[in-house]
Amino acid sequence: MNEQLLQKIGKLKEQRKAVILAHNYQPGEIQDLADFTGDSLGLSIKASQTDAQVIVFCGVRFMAETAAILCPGKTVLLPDKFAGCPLADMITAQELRQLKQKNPGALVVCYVNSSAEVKAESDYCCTSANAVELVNSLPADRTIIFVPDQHLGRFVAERTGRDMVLWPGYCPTHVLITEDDIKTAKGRYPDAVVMAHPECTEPVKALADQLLSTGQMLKFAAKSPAQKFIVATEIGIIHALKKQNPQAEFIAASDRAVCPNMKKITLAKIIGSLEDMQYRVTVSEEIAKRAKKSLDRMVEILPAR
Ligand code: CIZ
Repeated sequence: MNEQLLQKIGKLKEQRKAVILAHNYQPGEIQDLADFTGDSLGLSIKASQTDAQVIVFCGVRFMAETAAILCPGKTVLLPDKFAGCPLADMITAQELRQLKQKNPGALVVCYVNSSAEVKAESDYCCTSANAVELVNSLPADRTIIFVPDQHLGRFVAERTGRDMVLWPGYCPTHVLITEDDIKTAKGRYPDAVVMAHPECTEPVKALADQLLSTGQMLKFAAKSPAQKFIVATEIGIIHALKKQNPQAEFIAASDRAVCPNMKKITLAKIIGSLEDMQYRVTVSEEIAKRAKKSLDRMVEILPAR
């Protein structure tokens, strides 16, 4: 059955001159059929370097918006129109404008998990992998407004010692991982290395050996001599970790850490998306231009390595 669906996807992909991107949190079978897997920004950058006319983004809406901003001229499709990101939706552009008015002179840094409108209102965009470095590079006398994730924001404030105004957003999936989950997993696997995502809560992060983005987890596990890892982030990453390191053991810190939006994408929906060219994700020219500035400023400060 899957074989037939995969063949159909292959044919449609050729017909449409499409590239399929899968985020690290996607179901394993979607990661396996994708042309590229990775984090949201890396995927959009890779897609921009291809001559594909169509991008099927297997992820959530803000990721498809980022692809639309970075790949003008290409059609960006999200296979499920309801695949949103509650964290990105926790702040609107209007709320950010009000926050800026309350904090005149502050620089705004937005996490890539944000809407195109919020990126357009921000001075800099960052990822969980480069947020600390980016904030460290900003003038020391400026207050930093950080949106929308309070847990990533607190991690950055702690590592940089900077004065930061944090928006109280959070990822509903990452906060499901508890301190007890980590203690239980450590009790069962005392020699395992604990890798946690900065979107986790502070008590969880305090018990981790490494605080890493999904891309950094993949790099770290590939180089580490350790053979067991407790993974505190959305469980989709475990598929990629196991695939790259078949000899090692990866244990989900919590089986509850499943993002329902990421799991909305299916093989059948990818077929529907390519057949009917839906659901198109577009960003107005004006918003895209301003949002791209905040992404470009990040790249200028932190050239891709
Ligand atoms: O930026 C991304 O793609 C997300 C959501 C997380 C990460 O750490 O890669």
